[in-house]
Amino acid sequence: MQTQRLDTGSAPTFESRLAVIDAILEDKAFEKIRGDVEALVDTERSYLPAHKKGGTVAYSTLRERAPNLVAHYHSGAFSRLVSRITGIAVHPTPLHDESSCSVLFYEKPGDHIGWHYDHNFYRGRHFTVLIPMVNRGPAGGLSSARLMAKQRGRDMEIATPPNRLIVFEGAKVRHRVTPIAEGERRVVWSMTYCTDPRNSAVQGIARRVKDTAFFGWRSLWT
Ligand SMILES: O=C(O)CCC(=O)C(=O)O
Ligand SMILES: [Fe+2]
Repeated sequence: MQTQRLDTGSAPTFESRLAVIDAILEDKAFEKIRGDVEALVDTERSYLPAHKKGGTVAYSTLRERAPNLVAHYHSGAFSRLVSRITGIAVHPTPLHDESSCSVLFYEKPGDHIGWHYDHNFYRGRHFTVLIPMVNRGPAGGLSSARLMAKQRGRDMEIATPPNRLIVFEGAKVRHRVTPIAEGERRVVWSMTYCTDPRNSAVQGIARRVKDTAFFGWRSLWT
């Protein structure tokens, strides 16, 4: 696995509970993952026409059809990097949590995610890690979909070009993605890490309800 960049360089500050690192994966590793994601999207389309409208490919599907993504998610290099950035030891979230490792795609004009916090169903802290795979406007630049985060009461825009790593504490940082426009496409690899993967029974039930909404009915997308 070519993830050398993950182990080198100094970590950015995580004071605002959000950090970015550009060109996180070696070009070859990035291209391989992007190829896997595109292949997956084609497969998903032929199986599920509804996915033409954008949506989420869940962890259980990635485990079957994109094992390379899941291997990166589980690699010590990824966990160490996120631990270094956040300043606390983190681990991948459990297999039964569909948001652990997923791919989100924004392809239909208007696809967006409204203001929200990422729920933390675990005992310790919980972090969201994004690596955009595709982000294209009609003229070749970035799409008009913007990741926005509330920082000290102000709306901050976080650019999401391909191969940028974005790590944030989603349960504490309110965020949203503004709508994508006609002819644009944005595909984001999303992962979660936590400090303590144990959860209480009540938290477990809440997580399952949320998975149904996010992965079954796409309620956050409307
Ligand atoms: O698509 C994005 O940039 C963010 C998606 C999101 O809110 C998440 O994965 O928690
Ligand atoms: Fe989120």
